[in-house]
Amino acid sequence: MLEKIARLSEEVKASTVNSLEEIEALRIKWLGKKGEITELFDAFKTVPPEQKKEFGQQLNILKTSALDKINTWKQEFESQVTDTSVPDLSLPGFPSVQNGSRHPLSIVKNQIIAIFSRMGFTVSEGREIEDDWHNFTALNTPENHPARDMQDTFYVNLNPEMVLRTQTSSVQVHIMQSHKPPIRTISPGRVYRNEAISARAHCQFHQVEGLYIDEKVSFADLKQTLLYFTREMFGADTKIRLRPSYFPFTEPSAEMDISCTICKGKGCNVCKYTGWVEIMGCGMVDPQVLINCGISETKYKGFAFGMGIERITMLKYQVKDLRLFFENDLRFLKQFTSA
Ligand code: 2U9
Repeated sequence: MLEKIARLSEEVKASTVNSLEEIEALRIKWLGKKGEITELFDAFKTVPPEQKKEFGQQLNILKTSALDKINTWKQEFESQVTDTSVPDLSLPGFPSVQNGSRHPLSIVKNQIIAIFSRMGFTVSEGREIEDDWHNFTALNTPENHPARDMQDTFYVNLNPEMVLRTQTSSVQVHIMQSHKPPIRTISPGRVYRNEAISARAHCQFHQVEGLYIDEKVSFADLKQTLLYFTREMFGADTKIRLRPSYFPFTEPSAEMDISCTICKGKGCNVCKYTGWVEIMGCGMVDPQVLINCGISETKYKGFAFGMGIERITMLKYQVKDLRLFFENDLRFLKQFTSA
């Protein structure tokens, strides 16, 4: 019996565990109802009285060392489990989760929408793959018209009647076909041109085009609407000027310049020392376009305008290279914030 006590003492000393389950297994093996140490206590009853003192002492040492070992292991494991299962809420957040920000073109698009909304313009959006008639013919640019060269685009191989839209006015052609005037709407969106990519041009860009059709719409209304837009967008002291121009869908047509927001008209690189920068085209809707879209050209008149969102954003934020808008370089994008 002394031998068994010595063997079990060695076993208790040398044992190691890796889990709570292993601790419980050893507790049962040593101290359970039929455990080896428990059984030694049963056998102790049959030990002759003169040996009881020595056996009793050894047995109690063995039992205490087994209990100590089990309790120490339990404490160690339970404190580890507590550490991992209860998160420390006072620690800083996970550092790789960053807040995103709106793209500068979206920020400016939303500003343009907000300004025209205040003047009662609705927002209309449409398809990017458009039929030839809505993109070109309805807007006075029939097949073989030389003005098609100004807006060369991408055609769909399977159906040459379908094109990537070159201007969002195609959306407004749909609106004119399906709505009676008064019509007062702007169309923001992506458009496509067949151009080589450079610092000044891209095969895709973004536009906002505007259209106002009613019984007594005049060129003065156009001018005042664009002046309000300019002052809201670039500041109350910004001036505008209109220069005669040509577009197939407006007559008369004009290009609109604003006084240079960088040098306040004194002359700098941005305005090429003229004091003025071009920001959009505009004009009175050609009566033939009204006829093409089923609107009476005698009862109604309209004005229209179009601007590139990239150009407005470059002027507003002094962005020097168009390619920055499409490269998705976070060092550029995270400089812009908006609500
Ligand atoms: C309808 C009829 C006419 C929209 C207009 C412009 C002038 C214009 C360019 C500005 C820079 C396109 O992004 S850009 O390359 N646009 O100069 N756009 S008038 O005229 C319309 C619109 C709709 C039914």
